[in-house]
Amino acid sequence: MNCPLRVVLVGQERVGKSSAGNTILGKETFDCRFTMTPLTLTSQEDSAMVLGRRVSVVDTPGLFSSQLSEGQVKAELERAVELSSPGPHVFLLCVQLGRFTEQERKGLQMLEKILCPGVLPLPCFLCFSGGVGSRRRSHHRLSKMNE
Ligand SMILES: Nc1nc2c(ncn2[C@@H]2O[C@H](COP(=O)(O)OP(=O)(O)OP(=O)(O)O)[C@@H](O)[C@H]2O)c(=O)[nH]1
Ligand SMILES: [Mg+2]
Repeated sequence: MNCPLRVVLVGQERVGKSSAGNTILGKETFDCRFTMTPLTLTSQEDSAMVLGRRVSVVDTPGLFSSQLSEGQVKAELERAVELSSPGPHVFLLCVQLGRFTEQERKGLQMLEKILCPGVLPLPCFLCFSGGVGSRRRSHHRLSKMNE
């Protein structure tokens, strides 16, 4: 198949969106260092050949961002759709394992409201990450940072 598969990563802050994007592309395109504050504040696109097919991935800032206003998040999501021109095949909702909370549900509603008001439900897949808390080494680094 020649048509590139277009994926847009969405989810809350710090849940592993950029890491998931790097895993899909097989390269370290998106910044995903271990920090206390959100790293991705603008939408960014990159692509790679994956199993013989070009895959385009767009990374986005977290929904309900602690750094961006609702309007800024909306603008970045709209830009993400533009970067995924002529339109994404799928939104990959990244969720930290065991944490599909009310916030995640509201995030999905927010996405539908922003991106396709009154239209069909978004084609959306869940991607579970272990999250920061499950990394023993990260815990160690965090306690070092706090010292
Ligand atoms: N153990 C574990 N750690 C992960 C996983 N995915 C991401 N991480 C770690 O979690 C932290 C956050 O990952 P990011 O990929 O930057 O998350 P993000 O959602 O892009 O974060 P922001 O862009 O800052 O909102 C990083 O330190 C990652 O190394 C995972 O599946 N398992
Ligand atoms: Mg990120």
